[in-house]
Amino acid sequence: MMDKSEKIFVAGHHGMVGSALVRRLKSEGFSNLLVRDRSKLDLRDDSAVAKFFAEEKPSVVILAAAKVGGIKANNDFPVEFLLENLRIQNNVIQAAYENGARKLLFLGSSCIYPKFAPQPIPETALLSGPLEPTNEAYVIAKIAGIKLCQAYAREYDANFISVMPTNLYGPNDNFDLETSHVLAALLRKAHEAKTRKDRKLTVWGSGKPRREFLHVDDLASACLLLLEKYDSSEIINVGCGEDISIRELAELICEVVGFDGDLAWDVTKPDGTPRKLLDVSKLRALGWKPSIPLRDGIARTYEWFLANCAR
Ligand code: GFB
Repeated sequence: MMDKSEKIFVAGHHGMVGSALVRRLKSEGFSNLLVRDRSKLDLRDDSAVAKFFAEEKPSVVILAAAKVGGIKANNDFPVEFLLENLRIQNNVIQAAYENGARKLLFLGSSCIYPKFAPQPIPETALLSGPLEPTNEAYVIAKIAGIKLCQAYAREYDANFISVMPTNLYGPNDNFDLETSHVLAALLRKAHEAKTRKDRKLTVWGSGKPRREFLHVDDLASACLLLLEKYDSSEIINVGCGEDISIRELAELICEVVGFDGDLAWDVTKPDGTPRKLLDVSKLRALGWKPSIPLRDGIARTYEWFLANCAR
């Protein structure tokens, strides 16, 4: 069990995942949270990270800092996705071990699995086939992070766990149309189309790929449970167990936002992996289930967008 006064470092606390973890930890009464703004600590800088850990010596480390983005950003900037993620995770994982952290939680992604993995995807599908080319650089970095945690566990008995969330959405998501993920992008597009009284909204790709979407507050609750109860270096999936097509998602978002024009499809944009539904039986067996249905989660995220991002 985690002590409520244990020092917990959340790396990436301004991001969608890190901020959800901080909210959740605070609401559960954890009182000794450690965070650092990017302007004070650049996680890509190995000596700065080593110095920070030597001074602070956090007991628990949550590694939610990463360079992330949607299908287009991943495809356009493979160098940055590979290098920055390798640097951040190598620095934090090594410093956590060397400064005595008793537990570390590394966040991976469902895209680590092969492009044509069996559906729903079990954890055992890792490294069983070729990857999806649009996000290979990001995925190689994430797999390296998993393997580094497993190496520390095997060689030095470290309690470093790796959690693979499905596609996430929620407050503090990135709503930039070029670099965001699909759900945030479509929320913004539908809102702007409604505001401008457009008759048409353009969605990337064919609409046929299927994705599973989990509200980030549900991910945070799963992570808390895993911090308390899961002590294996074997990776573990976190998802809701259901997926929908991009077409269905676009229709649902238009309904929630109140845009009643038509959908148009830009097939010059990539579809990516055809399907990415996680097998979540391992997590369910620990007694966890999600609590935010997709429609409610989208409505809540739209409210957040209106309050924080809409002009
Ligand atoms: O969310 P998304 O960018 O990421 O795209 P992935 C999911 C699907 O939505 C793709 C389609 O088939 C896109 O073509 N899509 C339709 C759109 N309209 C849009 C739009 O306006 N914006 C975006 N972004 N997509 C990412 C990986 O893959 O998933 C990352 O590249 C990461 O590495 C992340 O793992 C979770 O699910 O395809």
